[in-house]
Amino acid sequence: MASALLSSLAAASAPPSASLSPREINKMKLNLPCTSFKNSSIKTKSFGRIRMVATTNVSRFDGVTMAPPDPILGVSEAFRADTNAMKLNLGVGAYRTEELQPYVLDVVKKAENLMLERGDNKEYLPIEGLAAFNKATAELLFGADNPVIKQQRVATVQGLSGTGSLRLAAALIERYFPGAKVVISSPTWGNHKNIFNDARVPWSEYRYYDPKTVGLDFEGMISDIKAAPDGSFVLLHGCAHNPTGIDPTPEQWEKIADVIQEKNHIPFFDVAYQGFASGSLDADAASVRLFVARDMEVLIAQSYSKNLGLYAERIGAINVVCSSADAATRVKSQLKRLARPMYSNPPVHGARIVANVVGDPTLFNEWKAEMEMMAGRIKNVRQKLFDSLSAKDKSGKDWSFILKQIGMFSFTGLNKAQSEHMTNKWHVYMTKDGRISLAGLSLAKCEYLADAIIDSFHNVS
Ligand code: PGU
Repeated sequence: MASALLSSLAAASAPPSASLSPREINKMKLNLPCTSFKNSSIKTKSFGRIRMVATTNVSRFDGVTMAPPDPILGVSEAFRADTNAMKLNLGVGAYRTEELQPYVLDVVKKAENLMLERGDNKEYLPIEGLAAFNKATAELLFGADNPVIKQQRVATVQGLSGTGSLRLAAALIERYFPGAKVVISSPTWGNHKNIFNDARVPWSEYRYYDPKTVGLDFEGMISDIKAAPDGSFVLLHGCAHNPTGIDPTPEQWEKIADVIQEKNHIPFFDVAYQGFASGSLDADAASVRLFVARDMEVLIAQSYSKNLGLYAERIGAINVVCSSADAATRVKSQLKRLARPMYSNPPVHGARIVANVVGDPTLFNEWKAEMEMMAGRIKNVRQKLFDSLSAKDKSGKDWSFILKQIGMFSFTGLNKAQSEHMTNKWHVYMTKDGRISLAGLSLAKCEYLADAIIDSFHNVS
């Protein structure tokens, strides 16, 4: 039992500590202004005229329950704890070399050297971020000649990578569109729901993935977007849909834009893989540009985690395309107002890297070549995995859906129990929705992975 002691040093009227039950002690603690109680530590606190001494091993944080591990980042933690030599981390979407090592792009190293040579300082950035970055990131997304840039109709604010940029947009929605709903694809990147939940923005799902065809449920998607209340925000993955790797065709994008326009919805793009899906920055931005060309107001969150490998630098942006320059100025001012009490101003390092790479024609071309190399390696392992599965699996199952998917991931169709079997028996770490990151796979490990998938698929129900 807690050997709690609360006594008054000054007031003779204080009850003797021995007569207090633990419940009463807790009640008293809750009434104290700001005293820290933890593990038998002794703290004193001035309490009006009364000076209290408290010793207890009951924490004020006892009401805080244990949070579950993160479904994606928690997989890496479990991977690190596994000592098996065959272990493979296909959980997080992070690019690895053929030797399964993390990769820092050459252009990033060159940009960092430039920064050192220049002796760039570490002063605070403005709330909206580095001007050269904001210019470069909008031009990369829309194309430098896009009229929305020339007409200054885009509010661009540097964000804490893709996640932070989405979170800022969610805060804007919560403040200026109270009650408006965000509709998100089913399935989607696991953190989308957390972001909108924490920002107190209501959300619901639209159909996206059809397990029967292991493809896009286009009819379901269209009818669910149509059924959403007018003026909803429709969250769309710009390219390389996570987790399915299934993107609409250009014709389907046109139809999606038609419905969104009819319903007066607001498209909200998450662009986390520009250049990483096809290897081309322009091709991967085509969906966003199609909506912008229709003169729609659009929100777009960007991330440089994957395409420049700047995962830990937390560099990205939120762009809000408005129908007038005046509206864009006002929106930007409010995004800054939201950012200020959240994190004050963004980090400078990644912003300078992006600005240096995009702003220097030689580095820009080198970046494109490195991106093609990374996208190419992923395409090669995708092909090899398909070949290995097709050769080894004698059941006649068609694995060609793997080749139709695009980007870092393959959605294998393995269910939760089968995915758990992949980890428990084969030491293949992956998310429980059946997603594997091909960016964490090498050609040398494809056969092993194919054995694991075939075993899990056929022998676990
Ligand atoms: N949006 C999508 C669609 C993503 O896949 C990711 C990253 C992000 C945004 C956010 O990335 P930032 O690093 O904040 O720019 N998804 C990866 C990375 C791990 C994670 O969940 O954050 C993934 O494995 O799904």
